Amino acid sequence: MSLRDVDTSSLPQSFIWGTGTSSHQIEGGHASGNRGRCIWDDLCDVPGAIKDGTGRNHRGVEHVEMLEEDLNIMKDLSLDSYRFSIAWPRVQQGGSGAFNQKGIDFYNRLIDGLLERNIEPNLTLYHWDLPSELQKIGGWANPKVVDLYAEYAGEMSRQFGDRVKYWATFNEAWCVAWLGNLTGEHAPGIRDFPTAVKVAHQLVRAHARGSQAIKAISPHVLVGAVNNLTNPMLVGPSTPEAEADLVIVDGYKNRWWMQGMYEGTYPADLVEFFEKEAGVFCDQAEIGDVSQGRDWIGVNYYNADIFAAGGNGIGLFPGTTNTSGAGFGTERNDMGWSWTPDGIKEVLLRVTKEYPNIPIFVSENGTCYSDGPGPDGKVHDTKREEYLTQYIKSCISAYEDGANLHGYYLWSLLDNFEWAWGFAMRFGIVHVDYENNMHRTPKNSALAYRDLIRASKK
Ligand code: PNW
Repeated sequence: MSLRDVDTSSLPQSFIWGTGTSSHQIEGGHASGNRGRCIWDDLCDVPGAIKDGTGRNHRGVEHVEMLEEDLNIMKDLSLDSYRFSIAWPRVQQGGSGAFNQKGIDFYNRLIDGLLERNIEPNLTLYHWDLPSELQKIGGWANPKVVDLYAEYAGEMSRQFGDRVKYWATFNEAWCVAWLGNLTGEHAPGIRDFPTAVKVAHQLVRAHARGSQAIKAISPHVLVGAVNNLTNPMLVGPSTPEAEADLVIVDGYKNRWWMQGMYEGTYPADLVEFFEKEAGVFCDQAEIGDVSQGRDWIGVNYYNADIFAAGGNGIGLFPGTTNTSGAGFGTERNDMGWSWTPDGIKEVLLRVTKEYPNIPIFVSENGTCYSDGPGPDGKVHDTKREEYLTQYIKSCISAYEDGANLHGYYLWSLLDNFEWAWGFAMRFGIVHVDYENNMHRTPKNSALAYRDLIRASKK
């Protein structure tokens, strides 16, 4: 069965089909006006930090320059919605002080271009490109950065709140805290458990403050957060240690963010765990009012957190004992990620159960395979199509079983800068030829997705 043949008839006509991207992964070009440096520019300077050696001044895929073409591609694909992020240092260079009108105008062109084509904009305020100046004062571990973020959020609301209905405060705070500050794989490349815990606390506070700032100016918009939720999954024998670790991993990945951002409280076991293991006490009284940031829930899902008991004792996180990254099944994408389509259904049903009245969107799902154009000029990305077929079917099945699912955003519209992997990993449904003027070719998966969307409107 192919993606084209997936039966969408149980979904309502209002179901939103989209794609997503993020600023630093695609924008490049400083043409819209002197973007300031961000922490990913800095990480690109560190030898070995980016696996394919991508350097600081990489130009994404020239999305700023090629905006009109990209908008037309979205239109041709019949997308209902497009999820993008704002580069904070493009609209406010050092993350404080004056705003940059040229940068703001770029997003005006993007948003107006979407609306002209009947595509609903879905805006993320922070997808990892923190202005470098703010890292110099401690980055997200410093509460002052939260104050500045709230100012930035308020100004964006003033600029775009008249036209953008869907807002997300953060993309995957989990990655910001743990990959940025614990494993150091992501910018700012810090490896320090206490710092990571402080960041995890300030990000929850920033969600609260940011959503208040957005709503104070644009009370009619819908604000939520995008988190990469997973289903921790134990393969092999169960042991008491392994079961205990599962609870902690579920905490780091899911409960901290969902309970923090959507309820304004923290899971008591994690507060205790962080205090014991990292020596940092996170006071939930400091989170503040989250009631303005719970209009929708964004779920990014790629695969289960798979791990095995009795490993080498190096846990996924300090204080846990099991090996992570165990494989599951036989399919792996180019990054080595397993396919776990049933997991997306499990997560959607769990979130529905825990937050029954809040609409859910799959805000990212997709996979990377590096196929390029064949002799016929077409990109036969059959593995991606198969993957999407299984995952989208699982989402529909979740909906049929009661999940409060309102839409699905395929990651990603374009091949792009895949963070620590550089340009080596291709998640796009539109191929980008990095050697030939960033030429765009919709892959077969894009054409199949387009046909699925069109069929769903009949
Ligand atoms: C997400 N992990 O990142 C991001 O939101 C995207 O910008 C990115 O391109 C996409 O997924 C694919 O990687 C993640 O290690 C990065 O668990 C790493 C992880 C999860 C998500």
